[in-house]
Amino acid sequence: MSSAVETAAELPRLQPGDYKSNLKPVWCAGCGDYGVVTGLYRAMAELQMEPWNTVVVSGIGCSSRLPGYVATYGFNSVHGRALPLASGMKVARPELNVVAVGGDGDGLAIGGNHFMHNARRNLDLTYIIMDNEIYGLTKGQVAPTTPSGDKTKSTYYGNPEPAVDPCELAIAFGATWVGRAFSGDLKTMVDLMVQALKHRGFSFLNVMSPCVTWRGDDQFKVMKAKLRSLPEGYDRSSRASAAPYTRETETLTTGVLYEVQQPSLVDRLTDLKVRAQAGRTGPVTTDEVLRSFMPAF
Ligand SMILES: Cc1ncc(C[n+]2csc(CCOP(=O)(O)OP(=O)(O)O)c2C)c(N)n1
Ligand code: SF4
Ligand SMILES: [Mg+2]
Repeated sequence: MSSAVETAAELPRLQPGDYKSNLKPVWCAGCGDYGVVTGLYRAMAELQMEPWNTVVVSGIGCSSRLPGYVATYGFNSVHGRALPLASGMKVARPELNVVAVGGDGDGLAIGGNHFMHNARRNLDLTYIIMDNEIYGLTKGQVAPTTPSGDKTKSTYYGNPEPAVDPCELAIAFGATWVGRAFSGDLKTMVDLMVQALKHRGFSFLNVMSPCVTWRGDDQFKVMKAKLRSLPEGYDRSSRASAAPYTRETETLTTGVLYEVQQPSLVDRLTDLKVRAQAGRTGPVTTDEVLRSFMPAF
């Protein structure tokens, strides 16, 4: 969450229901994404995030409908492009709370490059993937997180590809806060959302969120049975600590896998601006930069 976030001091305390929009979700009955949006209402209420200073931005997919269900500003954009929009918003308006959301296909297939570059830039925003291990909206095709060997609508004889672990990628790409949650464990997920939203820098939360329609009725039960917590004394400041808790097949470990503090891109840009203006050894404003290409004028 932006350090510039202000709480709605003069208003009555906002309740989770105040973050709910008038739109009724069109997700299938039993979809894990209901848990995610409910968790987000609670996390936002816990932090008293000002709806008028908050934007939730997504790409395209079932999960990407989420901004419509939250009573903040929102943008259901283009497939795979939640993060470019989110980063543009944050650079232009650093005082806003920017939350990007979407699916595993959206964020890791078509949007995979944006994931990488946003993580390494450490922009102060939160990115939540609703990972159902499938392309839900387009009717059940294989996704980057579909376990190897699984039969889907587009892999009739089983997925021939190895799956990616989004948390492992986020850590490798340079995200400064990385967590994993399960939408069926609301309490832990809300706690992780609060931490992610408060983190100054790029926070990434991968929420395992079952798709009852294309991954079968039992995806929820299977995930729940695999749930584990990180051990006591887990060192979240070390990338190496996270390794045993990535690419899990028999377990699903939730918690904060990685957290470090580093300057955000906005911090670095602000610093750069101050140094450029103080030193003035070259062009500083856009006009000056453009003119520098035409020294004759
Ligand atoms: C440029 C572009 N390519 C492909 C699509 C089709 N498409 C829409 S959603 C989607 C995948 C959705 O899967 P995911 O992001 O995992 O979201 P889910 O529906 O599972 O929540 C695809 C391939 C599109 N809308 N735009
Ligand atoms: S198709 Fe799957 S992801 Fe989409 S709304 Fe239905 S259960 Fe949720
Ligand atoms: Mg998906």
